[in-house]
Amino acid sequence: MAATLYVIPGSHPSMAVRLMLEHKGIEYRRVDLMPVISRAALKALRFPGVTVPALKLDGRRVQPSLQIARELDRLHPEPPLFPGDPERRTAVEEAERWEDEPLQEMTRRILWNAIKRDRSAIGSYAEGARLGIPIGLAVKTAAPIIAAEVRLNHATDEAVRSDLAALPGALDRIDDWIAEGVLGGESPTAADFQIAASARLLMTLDDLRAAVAERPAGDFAARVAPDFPGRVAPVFPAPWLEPLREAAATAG
Ligand SMILES: N[C@@H](CCC(=O)N[C@@H](CS)C(=O)NCC(=O)O)C(=O)O
Repeated sequence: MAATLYVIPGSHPSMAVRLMLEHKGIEYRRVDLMPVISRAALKALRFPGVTVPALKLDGRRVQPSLQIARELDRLHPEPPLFPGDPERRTAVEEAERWEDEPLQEMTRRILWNAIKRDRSAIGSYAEGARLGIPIGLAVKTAAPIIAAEVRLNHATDEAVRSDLAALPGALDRIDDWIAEGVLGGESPTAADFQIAASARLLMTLDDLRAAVAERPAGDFAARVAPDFPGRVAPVFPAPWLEPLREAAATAG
């Protein structure tokens, strides 16, 4: 099976698919793309969409990550990414869909807003990536890319403040799924990889690490997605983080 995976460094669904490929033991070539520029590159490569992860598998082009998981299971069934039991599969698919919409999107908005506040952090996400230019140069020329990502992802201050207020509820939901056995089972599912990648990316922000790490969701993310490069120093105004502190105080 000839597989090429196109990713953006720091992209959580890209990390989820990397973990799926590794879990299945499928060898692949990884191509790192610069954010924003990735869109033109994927068009030139004749992918139907403009987002990563984008997988070329035996000449076929597969996107988005939900579709990639299903295609991987079809072509390489063992170990499966979805449970065989229909009821369990429905629960895993519900968790996967929830990640794809609110969690994946809020994580992306939070990250780009944080990087806008500390542009020097962007290089840390490119650790181990081959972008075709030196990382130092990529960082120096990143300002227009960061501005474009903030705009494309609607990562406004208002949206991110409300994402941070919603985060304790999102983490409660992950903890509940872990307690119910929907997530964190013996054989990781597509939902495990997707949700762990999102939670693990949130843990690269100094402002959020403790709020995630101190919960079952944090242990789960660190176990399923152990290596996620990147770090942003504290950047958010204290009042924005108050809901996370309140949630930790209530739990503790
Ligand atoms: N939900 C889709 C979309 C993925 C998505 O939006 N990926 C982002 C990176 S995390 C992207 O490619 N953005 C384009 C850009 O940054 O220019 C999936 O899981 O495949």
